[in-house]
Amino acid sequence: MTLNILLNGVVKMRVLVTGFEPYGKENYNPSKEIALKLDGKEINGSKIFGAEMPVSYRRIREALITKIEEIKPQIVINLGLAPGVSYIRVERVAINIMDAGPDNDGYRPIDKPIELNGPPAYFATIPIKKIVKELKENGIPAAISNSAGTFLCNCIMYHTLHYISTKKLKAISGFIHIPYIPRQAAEKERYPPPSLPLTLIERAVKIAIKTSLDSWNEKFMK
Ligand code: PCA
Repeated sequence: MTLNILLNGVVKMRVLVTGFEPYGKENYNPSKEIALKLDGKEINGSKIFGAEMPVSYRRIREALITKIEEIKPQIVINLGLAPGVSYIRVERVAINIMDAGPDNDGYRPIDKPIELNGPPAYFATIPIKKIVKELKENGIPAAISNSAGTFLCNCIMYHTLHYISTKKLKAISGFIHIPYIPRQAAEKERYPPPSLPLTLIERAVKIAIKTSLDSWNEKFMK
């Protein structure tokens, strides 16, 4: 692994942020917007790479692993939309199950494992409690979530953590569910669901990245 250590001992890292393409009845997915907005930006000398992911159980693994192998990130943060939530949801766990949909290929699995011989679950390895604390201290509504569901968001989280674990990569990863943006909520019939401005969500993801970078340093540079 090539690591670029600066004179002051701070490691220049690479951060992969993924977001999803629109799916189902949604014609817009803010998670993709955030990933693409952050692409090329730097936080404390570490570079962010943003990537769009397909809402496809069958295509997600290859799309994700190709990016991880190309970028060789120390931090992977996967983002996805959680329709109807009012706050930033930092996920605790990914489970080895596919049971939702249909996805964008029309596939609707029932009780199918993501990895046939994989463990039942993986915990996020980014500092979820610290991230929620930082977000709240910055005035951003946030909480831990104990289930990322059984659709593509859970699936990408599981694939990322499984890959890092089996390849023994010096990397940490986690998943963050984000709400609708106001324009999307305004388009819904009758009572608009909760939403947060895109700029606020972007700030939240930057805070999560910064907190994760600190955590990586503590974990691997001691
Ligand atoms: N949200 C879905 C999949 C894609 C996305 O943005 C989910 O929560 O699983």
